[in-house]
Amino acid sequence: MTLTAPDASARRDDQRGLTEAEVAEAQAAFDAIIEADQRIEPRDWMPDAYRKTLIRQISQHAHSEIIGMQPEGNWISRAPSLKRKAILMAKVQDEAGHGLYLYSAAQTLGISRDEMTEQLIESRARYSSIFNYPTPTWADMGAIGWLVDGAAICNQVPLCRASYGPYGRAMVRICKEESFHQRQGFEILLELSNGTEAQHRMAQEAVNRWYWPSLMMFGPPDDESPNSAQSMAWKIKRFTNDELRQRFVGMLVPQVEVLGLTLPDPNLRWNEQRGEWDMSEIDWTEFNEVLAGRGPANAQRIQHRRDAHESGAWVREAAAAYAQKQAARERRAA
Ligand code: FAQ
Repeated sequence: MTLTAPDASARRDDQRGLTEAEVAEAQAAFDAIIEADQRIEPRDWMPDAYRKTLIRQISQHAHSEIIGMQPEGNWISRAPSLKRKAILMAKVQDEAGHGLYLYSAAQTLGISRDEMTEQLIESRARYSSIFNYPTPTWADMGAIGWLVDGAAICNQVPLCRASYGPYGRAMVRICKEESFHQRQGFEILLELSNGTEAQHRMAQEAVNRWYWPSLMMFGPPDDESPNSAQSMAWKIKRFTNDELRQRFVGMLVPQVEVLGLTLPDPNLRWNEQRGEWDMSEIDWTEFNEVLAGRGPANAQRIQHRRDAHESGAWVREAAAAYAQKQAARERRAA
């Protein structure tokens, strides 16, 4: 059974107005769609917890893209050539686009863009831990592209098959762009690594800075991930945090050799018996500190976002005033 409703608030009322038997029928239809690996669409009935989980994950993801523009935006004016500047500018614009697709996908679940923005600037919403680290050198642009976009691809390719239609479809385009981003980062590092001794050192230091935080992007270990089991049962997530982290490390190992650099983990080696990578313990204390808002750049990132929101107020006001004028003109004409 599919219940249709014109907007999200009506959908919620519909849901509340259902009899127990109708809810059971709607739940069975929802379960069958998930079981058959088909897609839930905005008009379909869905359990409240599924809706909430999606709003949480998609809005956090959107915020990450928007905050994620800052560490690289910081380098646009200082990129070493016009070509590098143009490439970096295009990349940062892509991240803005990703944020917009994702905010739109979240809006189909009944939350407004304004609510999500408020949650972010009032520090009530999360965004990826990775964007709370500074970018002191040009090589950090390479490390972000290679490691951060690389981790994003590993995590997001499976999300193209997420059970919620608007999220999965948004991810398809995002992943295509992320794979270009990763290659541009790899190429920056390759050039630096093959450059002067100082450039090589700068590339290695940037990899050393970003490696561990990029592993943290996949989230806490599976036995401390409260959301994974349910999100996998709903086929929002297709792999656990640790499975994706392992896959990511496996992707990096041959690539770092081509780069002529090393990964900063002396204990990293393939364990034939267990069929996975052995590695040093991730510093989960650091991860939790960053999540609690005490990372190296948390305060700066949020302040910057707040300032941008405030200085953009006149644009929102002008757009609203223009829309009102248009509506009044249309009413008069009618
Ligand atoms: N940072 O139970 P789990 C990008 C939170 S986009 C901050 O395992 P879940 C593109 C988690 O939200 C990067 N918080 O949670 C780009 C949960 O919080 P809550 C963003 C984290 O959802 C590149 C709690 O910990 N990507 O990079 C992190 O099942 C370059 C418990 O964790 C996405 O958002 C973290 N690293 O799994 C842009 C991908 N990890 O609300 C610019 C979509 C966990 O329960 C430049 N999201 N938490 O208190 C996901 O795949 C999932 O949400 C996970 C977390 C895997 C991030």
